[in-house]
Amino acid sequence: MVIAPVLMSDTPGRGNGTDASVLTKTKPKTQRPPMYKVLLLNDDYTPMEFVVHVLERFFGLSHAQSFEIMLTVHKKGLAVVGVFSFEVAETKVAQVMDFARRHQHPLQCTMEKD
Ligand code: TYC
Repeated sequence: MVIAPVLMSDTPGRGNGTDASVLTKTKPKTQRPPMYKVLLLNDDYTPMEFVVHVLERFFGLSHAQSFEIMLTVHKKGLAVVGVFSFEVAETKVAQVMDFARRHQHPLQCTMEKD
């Protein structure tokens, strides 16, 4: 006499190997912090050399990069100087505004969400 093995994983009424359960995929959410553009605005009075100095001093840019960005602001009215976290952007804006005010230049620096 032959005894057939009972497969415990077989669901009665379904074909072998089927699974009626719904697989819910939970997508791992990688959280990126919101970033902020720091913008430099043109004006008619701030000396070009002062703006170049500001870019070198507070944004760690080379003289050539700083001169290029200064010229872009001068010609187009504004330029993005860099993109930073909220706190870093806020600090850079405050540093530039304070430095310009102390030197009595009307240079404006602002930030906006990227
Ligand atoms: N327009 C200024 C000038 O002719 C130079 C300047 C450039 C000022 C960039 C501000 O963000 C600025 N002296």
